[in-house]
Amino acid sequence: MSIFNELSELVIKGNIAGCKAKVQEAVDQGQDPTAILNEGLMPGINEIGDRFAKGQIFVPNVLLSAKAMNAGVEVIQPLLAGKGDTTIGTAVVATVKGDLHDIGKNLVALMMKSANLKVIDLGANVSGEKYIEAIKQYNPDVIGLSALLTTTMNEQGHIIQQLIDAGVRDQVKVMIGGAPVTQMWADRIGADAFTTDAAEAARWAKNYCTSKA
Ligand code: B1M
Repeated sequence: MSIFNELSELVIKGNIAGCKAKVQEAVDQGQDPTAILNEGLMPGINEIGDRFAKGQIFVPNVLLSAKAMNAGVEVIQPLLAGKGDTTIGTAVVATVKGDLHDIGKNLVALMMKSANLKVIDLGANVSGEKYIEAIKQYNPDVIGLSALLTTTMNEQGHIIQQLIDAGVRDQVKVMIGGAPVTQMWADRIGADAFTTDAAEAARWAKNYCTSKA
């Protein structure tokens, strides 16, 4: 079994300490941190999602697997994050109100940092009011709205409307993402960008900030 398969299995089993140790082992072997994420940790959590959807496992199992994944991500985080010597722009990121899923959002934050953006992470379950406060406080170039539930996707549209009502919509580019989100949805709610993964989100934000400069 390859080390990536072993990592997927440890995420599936929700083995937090094991996952952390195995990621460290992979790093020590010289494995590429992006491959550790994409070929080891991600397939594990995706398999958990499939099993949950089929009713084969329940929320506590999913939670343990999420913790195992997070423990693994923590190990590679310093390797993926940028050196922070130059800042090309500022991003405010969060998962929208009603939604507690934060692994994808954390990856978006991490990849944006590695693209030399200053990132303000507001956390999960974040309301439009909090975004508006953050826009006024940090004057970001972009804001990122993550949503993992078909129900909370609506909150992305609601928040954009709140930004319009508060008169701050034109100050920022609004980026949206999350597993159920599509380009069609982005067009419908008037978001500026939809990206499918964290690396693409970071690329979009970087290109925008660089073109603005
Ligand atoms: Co939840 N959950 N969950 N869950 N969970 C899903 C999303 C689900 C698809 C599982 C399933 O049924 N197959 C399903 C949603 C169904 C739907 O709405 N269509 C679901 C459900 C139903 C629920 C609950 C309602 C379950 C319940 O209580 N009965 C509940 C809701 C709680 C709430 O939020 N209010 C719930 C709870 C949980 C846990 C707390 C147990 C846990 C989250 C822990 C945590 O995040 N700290 C959890 C987990 C782990 C999952 C799955 C298994 C994995 C999500 C994940 O982290 N994936 C998920 C199934 C799945 O997605 N396969 C599932 C890895 C992560 C890296 O991917 O977040 O998609 P993702 O991010 C990607 C891209 O989407 C993108 O970049 C990342 C990749 O680089 N991206 C962006 C994300 N945000 C972006 C923002 C951007 C750009 C790109 O720009 C701003």
